Amino acid sequence: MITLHHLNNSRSHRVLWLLEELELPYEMVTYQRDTKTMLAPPDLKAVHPLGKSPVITDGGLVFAESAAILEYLQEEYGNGRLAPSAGTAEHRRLRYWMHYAEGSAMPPLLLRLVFDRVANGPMPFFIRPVARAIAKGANRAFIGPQLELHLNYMEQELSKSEWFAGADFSIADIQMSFPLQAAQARAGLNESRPRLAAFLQRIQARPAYQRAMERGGPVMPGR
Ligand SMILES: N[C@@H](CCC(=O)N[C@@H](CS)C(=O)NCC(=O)O)C(=O)O
Repeated sequence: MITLHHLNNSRSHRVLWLLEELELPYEMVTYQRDTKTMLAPPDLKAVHPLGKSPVITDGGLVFAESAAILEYLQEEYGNGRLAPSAGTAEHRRLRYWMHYAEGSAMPPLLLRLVFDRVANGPMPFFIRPVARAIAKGANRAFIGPQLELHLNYMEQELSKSEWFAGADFSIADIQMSFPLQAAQARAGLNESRPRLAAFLQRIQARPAYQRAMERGGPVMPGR
């Protein structure tokens, strides 16, 4: 039996969504973030040393990293669904997006989150102007331009095909959902990028996505 160790409001939604897409039997253990630090509770470290989510166990196997989990589940239980055949151009694109989501799209989004907290977190009043100036400088010099670059790139890529890996919905779209939702929440992604906005609407309309939301709670990557 597959067990998903699910953290509320997190990347774990990706795995829950895939389990629902493939209609696999699974168990879910839910963990709640600390409301102040947003960190996972320490008991998640009993499952995997990093104590982050998602993590799954399947028999004696333990898997972390959302992309690795999605690929494992698809290869093991997908029966050819939700990924193009290995060796095709579509499969090479799928592999690219599986890596790009966490390796390239997430870092500037995480920096935006961290610097927003630097500017707005609790601190003595006389420090606040300095903290705000540092955050503004980082946003102007690096984070803002990088976010623009990546959002324009992703928008352009979706002019080539309806889904990230090609004509068909795949695990690459599940993997890409999180940075795009984070960009919507904290980087101003909106209707001015119509292909990305339509992508977000299309995924949210999928019955499996909705079942995952009902079971695991909402994803608000702005926090
Ligand atoms: N690159 C990893 C990131 C895992 C990760 O950072 N997960 C976050 C939730 S979105 C987490 O567990 N945060 C709580 C913590 O770090 O304590 C993946 O894609 O699975």
